[in-house]
Amino acid sequence: MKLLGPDAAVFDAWSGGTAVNQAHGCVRYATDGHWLHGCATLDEAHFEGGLQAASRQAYADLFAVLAASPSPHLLRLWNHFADMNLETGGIERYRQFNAGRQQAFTAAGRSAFVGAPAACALGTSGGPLQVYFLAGPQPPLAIENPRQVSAYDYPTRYGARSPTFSRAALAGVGGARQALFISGTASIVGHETLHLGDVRRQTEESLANIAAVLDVAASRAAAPWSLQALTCTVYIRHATDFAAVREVFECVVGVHSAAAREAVYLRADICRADLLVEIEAHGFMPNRSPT
Ligand code: 3EB
Repeated sequence: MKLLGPDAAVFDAWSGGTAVNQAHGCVRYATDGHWLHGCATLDEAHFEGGLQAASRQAYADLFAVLAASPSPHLLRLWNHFADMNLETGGIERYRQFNAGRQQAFTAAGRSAFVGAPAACALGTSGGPLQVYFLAGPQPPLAIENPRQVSAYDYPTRYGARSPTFSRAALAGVGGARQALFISGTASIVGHETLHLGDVRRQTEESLANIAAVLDVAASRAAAPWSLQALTCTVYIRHATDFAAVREVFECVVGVHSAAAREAVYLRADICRADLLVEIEAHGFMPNRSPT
């Protein structure tokens, strides 16, 4: 994905850092015995059965790695593949991906519904299917958004098999600290896309959804999660919308906030053709015990 901003150097933790030192099937991964992160990579060109079958296999390999490890619980997934909104054989490729992903969860005996990990799904401008993942020894607390129908309960008009993800995952990270991973969040209220063609209002609505998820997280953790302290990645369908999206984003989070300073903006396709922007976020907080 093309980096739209910031102008300063951005560190890519996946490709720029930690040695990935183990492999199984199409998965390459690294673990310290507590956290496990890696990536399942499948090139559809070398794979029979198209994107649905490739997605199912990528997840099957990933689940096999987790099942054999002391860190079997998925916290967060980042799904990337090309031509996301293209229809082949009468079915949009994002929907083909959803079918394969959901089948793999069920085949592995994992819930494809309540308790699913946090995730995002973005369209790249080329390259293979890549499923990056982060897993740990304890299951995270899955969080839903009261403003949105859970994605795993979307009606079938968005595809025969619904997407498999929760709106956020709250996980203890040791030292009385918690991490919150907020899934890709878009201008969807209920199950419907709002503000067709209006990238500014879609950005505002996405941030209103993130604020709603933060409210739920705060009530579960008794910790003061704030939008201003989150690190966000902002995915923009049209590079020409970058300035408008950044202006709205910085206005809402505060121009001088950590969130404004740390946000990364990338060009990507979004999983519904009518969505122009999607925002994901994560942050760390002290884990105050619930009152
Ligand atoms: C949505 O809310 C927007 O398929 O893993 C956001 C986060 C979206 C994750 C996924 C899709 C996914 O439905 C799209």
